[in-house]
Amino acid sequence: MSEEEDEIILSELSDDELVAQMHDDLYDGLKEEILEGTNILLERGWTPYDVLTKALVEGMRIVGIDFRDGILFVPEVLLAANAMKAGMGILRPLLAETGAPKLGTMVIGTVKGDIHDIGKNLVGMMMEGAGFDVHDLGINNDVDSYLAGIEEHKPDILGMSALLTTTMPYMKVVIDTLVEKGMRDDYTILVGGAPLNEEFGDAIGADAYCRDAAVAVEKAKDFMARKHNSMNS
Ligand code: B1M
Repeated sequence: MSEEEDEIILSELSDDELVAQMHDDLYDGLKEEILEGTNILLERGWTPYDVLTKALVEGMRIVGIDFRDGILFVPEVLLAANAMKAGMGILRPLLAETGAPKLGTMVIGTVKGDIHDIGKNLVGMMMEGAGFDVHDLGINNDVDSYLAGIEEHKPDILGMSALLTTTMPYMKVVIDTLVEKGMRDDYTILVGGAPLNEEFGDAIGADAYCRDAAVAVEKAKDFMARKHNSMNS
């Protein structure tokens, strides 16, 4: 077969084939193909949320398995992450475009020592889409950085993300500092990241552990509703 015959035309694939191809392309870190695939699915009437979860997040889940098993290494995973971010860049404004009424403000950041930001970015995007103003502090945040973010943006909700078992305990350092300063009860604190669980969230004194971005939105809405109810009663 000639090279030309081997070439895959993404727009000619069925939806299922295209999604499977996007998982492969994400695995191979092919940013241009991910951009193209994302646009094709949107043109076919897919919701931004479905493109995000079924094509991109699922693709990254597969990358994560092979990273864990030593089949993929950091440089390859970085390429996959860049391709994923490119796709998320297209979806971000669409997810934020829901016209939902403003529900509250969130400051979010990945904790000190940790540079993983895809999950945090996704939570930020979904929170924006649900009607929250989101201020993203980025990665590798120490206590002072969180305090400065809180001071500047006066959020209702503080979100922290950690992807490493070695960095997740830092969330407790941040919460303990807020307790020491008498500021803990001024904010709802939501935490998330692959190595966390509900027990950990309880143990460090967070208001809730969020398994994924959808749960983060749910919890944030719940807490805002409770806050308004208590202010009105
Ligand atoms: Co990293 N890495 N990584 N990595 N990496 C993991 C986390 C790992 C589990 C892979 C593995 O071995 N199986 C492992 C951690 C093991 C452990 O601690 N037990 C690991 C390791 C070891 C490392 C390095 C140490 C590798 C090395 O250098 N030898 C190194 C650490 C660097 C550092 O941070 N200091 C490292 C580096 C990297 C890359 C730079 C290559 C890249 C990050 C690129 C980037 O983020 N810009 C990377 C990636 C991509 C991963 C995996 C493959 C994928 C993470 C991801 O983006 N998932 C990851 C494997 C895995 O998680 N299974 C892995 C997709 C994302 C949508 O999911 O982040 O879980 P997730 O977010 C979800 C939920 O967790 C939740 O909602 C999100 C959306 O649904 N959530 C929140 C997350 N944050 C939240 C905050 C909230 C609420 C919900 O606040 C309210």
